[in-house]
Amino acid sequence: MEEAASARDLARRCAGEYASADAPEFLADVTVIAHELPAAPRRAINRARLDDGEHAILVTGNIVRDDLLGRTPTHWRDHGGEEARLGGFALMLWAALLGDAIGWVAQQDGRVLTDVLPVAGMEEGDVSSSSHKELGWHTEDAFSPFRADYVGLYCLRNPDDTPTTLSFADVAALPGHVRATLAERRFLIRPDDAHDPRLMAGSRGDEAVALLTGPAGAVTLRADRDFTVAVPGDDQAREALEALFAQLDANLYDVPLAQGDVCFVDNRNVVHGRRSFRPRYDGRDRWLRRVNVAVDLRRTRPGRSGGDDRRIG
Ligand SMILES: O=C(O)CCC(=O)C(=O)O
Ligand SMILES: [Fe+2]
Repeated sequence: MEEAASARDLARRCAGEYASADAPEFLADVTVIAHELPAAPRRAINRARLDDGEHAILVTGNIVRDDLLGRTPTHWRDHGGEEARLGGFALMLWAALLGDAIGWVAQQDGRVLTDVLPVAGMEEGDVSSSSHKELGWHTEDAFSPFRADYVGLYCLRNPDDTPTTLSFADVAALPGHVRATLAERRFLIRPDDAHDPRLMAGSRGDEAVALLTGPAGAVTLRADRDFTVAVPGDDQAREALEALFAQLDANLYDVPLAQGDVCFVDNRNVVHGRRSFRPRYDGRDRWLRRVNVAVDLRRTRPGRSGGDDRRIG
């Protein structure tokens, strides 16, 4: 399609001009360059951005040249070759229509552009490099006040159509006292295992937080199935948590990303995860490139060492 070719040309131009898709110079300029993306998808993304209730924004049909992509790396430390690099630029361009990219000092060596691929030895973990074990639903970096507003996933390949999962709370269907309890600071969210505890300076999840915030009709959800508990001894909070988790379990649905799909998960409205799968470690495994996006970069400033450092420490 013409629009996909035009987006790829723009990504290629950026790849020629900038050292990498998460170089500070590119992250500073990409907001302006992204205006050169085709108008129709830009308009659609903008409409979705203004919808308080949307779950995710899907940009399908991006061009990935499988014949040029090379092997899926065996570890996220290996970024892959030029075709994957182009995908990184394309992801950053689409992401710039929603906000500014951020990363984590304690995650994937502090890279802002990260990779989601199965790593041998991590099959049963609670991190994105797991495989045999289903990745339980979560708000990305739920423990942190500086978590992203969107998580962008660019699917480079997904040979078995392994689904990403999404789920949502039906707040109106919760009993009033449960809703009220969930809106109070009566819950603890620990950092997930993707964060290296030796590198974490900021929030460690020891302050009680609310799981539902904001006005009726535009409620922000914050939860992680494997890392959230009620404050010990608070039985009412524990029961409210169980009611919310039952809803999120029941509402979970599949979104299998295809090669060339870019999905921006709204990290305020939905939780996400991934079904289990069997990696082959044959160079053809599932591979997504990922970026966290903040709608208001300034909001995350207390978590960053300086105005031009995109990494939360
Ligand atoms: O692999 C996926 O589809 C999603 C993984 C995930 O939760 C993430 O990358 O944040
Ligand atoms: Fe995630």
